[in-house]
Amino acid sequence: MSSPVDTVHILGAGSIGLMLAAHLSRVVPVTLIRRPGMTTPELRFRFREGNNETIVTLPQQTTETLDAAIERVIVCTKAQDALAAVESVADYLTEGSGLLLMQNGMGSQEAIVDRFPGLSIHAASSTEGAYREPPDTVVHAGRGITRIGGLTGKAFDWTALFQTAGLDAEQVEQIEWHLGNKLRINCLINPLTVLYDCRNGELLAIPAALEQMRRLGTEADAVLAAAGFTFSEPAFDVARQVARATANNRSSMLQDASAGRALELDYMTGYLLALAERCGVSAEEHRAVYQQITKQV
Ligand code: NAD
Ligand code: KPL
Repeated sequence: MSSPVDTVHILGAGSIGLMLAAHLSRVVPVTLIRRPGMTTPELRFRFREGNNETIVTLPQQTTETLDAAIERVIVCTKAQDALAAVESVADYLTEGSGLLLMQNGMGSQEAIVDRFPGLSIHAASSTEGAYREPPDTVVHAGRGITRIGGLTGKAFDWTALFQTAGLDAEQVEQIEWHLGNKLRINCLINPLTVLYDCRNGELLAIPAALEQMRRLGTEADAVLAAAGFTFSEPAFDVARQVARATANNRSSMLQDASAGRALELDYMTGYLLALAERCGVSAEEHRAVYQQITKQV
């Protein structure tokens, strides 16, 4: 296990990366790793949580300026950028390096484990909420819990680090189960919010959307059961509870679609479709949603 004074690197200085950096930098040294081309040695941003606003200043480096092995790194890019981002720092990772993957969806974690089997890799499933407000503010919008579990390699106590920084975190045995549970929720809510251009809670009041969510749920239950996942409640019930609890949210996919950014669709619906194919289970409703969204955005 690392000593508490080891620097934590944050790869991907977006919403979740800077939110974590703001909290963790209160208890450990934190360095941001940015894309090549960034020139300033420090990043200064406003960090807001409720009525409390602070100015955070953190050192930042790129693959052009890194000069020592990376001990601990939290990967905070979108799922589609995660493997390339880790590959970009591969020269600075050693057998002792610990990675924590914060990506939503599934598939990006497997790709990184396959490519770097010798590292210590953990994954997280987080219900924290963070967003950026131009020009320079990061908002910790909603407190949640981050569940963390090992995928490969030696144990790293990421949970204790999060807790020391005042974040709610839990060590779990089967992080794959938690990722699968979040996957089914994301597959039932996120694409529909794009197709119906609505907030999460509004899906419950649109009869056609709710009926589609029910069909997506039935398919997701069949696919995930065939893939070996066991859940006590059907996906439709869980997704409705989450849509109710996050009624005022614009889902991350709707936010990305509205801003013209790449979607994490391949790591949500796309992953479920790949699983369906592998298990020989039909998922026509998810396929139709996937095709509609890729045509639309
Ligand atoms: P974001 O787009 O705000 O941030 C991603 C950052 O990664 C961007 O700044 C981008 O420039 C950077 N990046 C991409 N490739 C890079 C590379 N090669 N090197 C360095 N930086 C690179 O995204 P986000 O909202 O912070 O989400 C990140 C991940 O966390 C997603 O998978 C998301 O689903 C998950 N997540 C987000 C939240 C949230 O509240 N924002 C909550 C839970 C999980
Ligand atoms: O994870 C989410 C997302 O937007 O990506 C949900 C749970 C749907 C909350 O908005």
